[in-house]
Amino acid sequence: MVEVIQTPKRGNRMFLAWATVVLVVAIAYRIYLHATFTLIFGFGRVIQPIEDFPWDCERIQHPLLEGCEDVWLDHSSRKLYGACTSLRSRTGWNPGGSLFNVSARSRTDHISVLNIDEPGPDGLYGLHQLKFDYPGDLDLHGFDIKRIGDQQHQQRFWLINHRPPVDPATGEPLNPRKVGANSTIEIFDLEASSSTLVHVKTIASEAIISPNNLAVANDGVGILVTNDHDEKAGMFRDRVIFFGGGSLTYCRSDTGSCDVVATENCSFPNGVVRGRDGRFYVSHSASGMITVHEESDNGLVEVDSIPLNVPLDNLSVDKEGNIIAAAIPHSVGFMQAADDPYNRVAAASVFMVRDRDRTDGDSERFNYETVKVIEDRDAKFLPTTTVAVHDAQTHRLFLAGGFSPFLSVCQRRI
Ligand SMILES: *[C@@H]1O[C@H](CO)[C@@H](O)[C@H](O)[C@H]1NC(C)=O
Ligand SMILES: *[C@@H]1O[C@H](CO)[C@@H](O)[C@H](O)[C@H]1NC(C)=O
Ligand SMILES: *[C@@H]1O[C@H](CO)[C@@H](O)[C@H](O)[C@H]1NC(C)=O
Ligand SMILES: CC(=O)N[C@H]1CO[C@H](CO)[C@@H](O)[C@@H]1O
Repeated sequence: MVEVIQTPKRGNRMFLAWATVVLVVAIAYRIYLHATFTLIFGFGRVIQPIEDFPWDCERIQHPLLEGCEDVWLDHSSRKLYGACTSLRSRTGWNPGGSLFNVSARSRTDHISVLNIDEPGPDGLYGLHQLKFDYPGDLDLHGFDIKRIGDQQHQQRFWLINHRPPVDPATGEPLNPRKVGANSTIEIFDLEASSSTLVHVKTIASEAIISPNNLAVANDGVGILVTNDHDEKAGMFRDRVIFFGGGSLTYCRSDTGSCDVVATENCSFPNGVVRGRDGRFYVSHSASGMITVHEESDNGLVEVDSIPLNVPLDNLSVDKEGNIIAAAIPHSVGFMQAADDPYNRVAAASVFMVRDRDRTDGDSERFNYETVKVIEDRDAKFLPTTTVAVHDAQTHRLFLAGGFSPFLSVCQRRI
């Protein structure tokens, strides 16, 4: 008897518990996740074929151009610099993607250089790599370059380095899946006549949590760093992709001190550049936003935001001051290409953000407009693009990808 009465009661309770769970999940989905899912999976997004755009593109393939996560165009010396690695390394040791296989590191990370106005008979633009005067290996990611010195003959490089963690007391390797990478900023100088980067200093700090990219302030001292995650390691660190998070850290090259300066509105902050207006532009992969920050007496303040409504990658600035943003229009394809980079290429798109003519003086925000520059739905010519730079002088685009075995060069048709 007792059993017979209790069973339906337990059944009711189970049903109620499940109904509550379903309801909570549904509400959470409506409130928090619907917009995120729409953004990330691109429901309803129209991806255009490359034939819709006025560019002629070609791919340049070479082992030195594999896995170039970040590239930087020196408009005056007409050189393109890339922070590249081997794809085996990128798909094994990549703390920003929560990949922590230390033994997959190729220890071949390097800076590649192309002379963009001299394609040469082989079409490789005089491709070569810089040497490093540095004890040990580098595990590169984002970087920035600035001319320094009275004659501006010297170039200073700020490179993110994802070192495998070691016990500071004993030097024994630690498990990166538990403690994460020991990410630092390495400063190097390059003389105009030299092809060797000379190490200047290392910046290590607790506030450099999960650095992805960095940009140096106009003073050549301040550095703004994007942390794409809130923790270095741990089972739940990738929740930022759906729930937002991450932060911005400000470091000083002279003292080596670093502080977290922003967490609000952060949603997997990825690329960061210093605009020609001296402001910092930060792309947030999980919200499809670019936020604009200005240094003030109160520290770094967010002064504007630009919605692009597509998962964003890295940023660059062209000579005219336009911001160039690489985007991921098809994230499932992107993940497949990242898994199998030699055989798959994902759709790519590039946007340009420029100043809007400020007519309505009372609006402090929304001072920018965006245009889609190129898109390659069928992955015919572009790489699985994570960064694009625009050479305004010759109307060319250079596109590279952290998970791509090649680079693409596109020439605008006149
Ligand atoms: C780590 O990388 C090495 C070298 O590429 C590979 O042999 C090994 O299977 C990888 N381990 C895991 C857990 O993926
Ligand atoms: C990280 O690197 C810095 C700079 O070399 C070093 O002082 C520190 O001990 C390292 N920490 C870990 C956990 O590897
Ligand atoms: C976050 O974004 C909102 C909406 O754009 C803005 O009103 C707010 O000021 C931002 N927060 C900070 C700290 O700038
Ligand atoms: C240097 C840099 O910011 N690289 C990022 C570009 O975008 C890809 C895809 O989101 C990231 O994985 C890189 O870390």
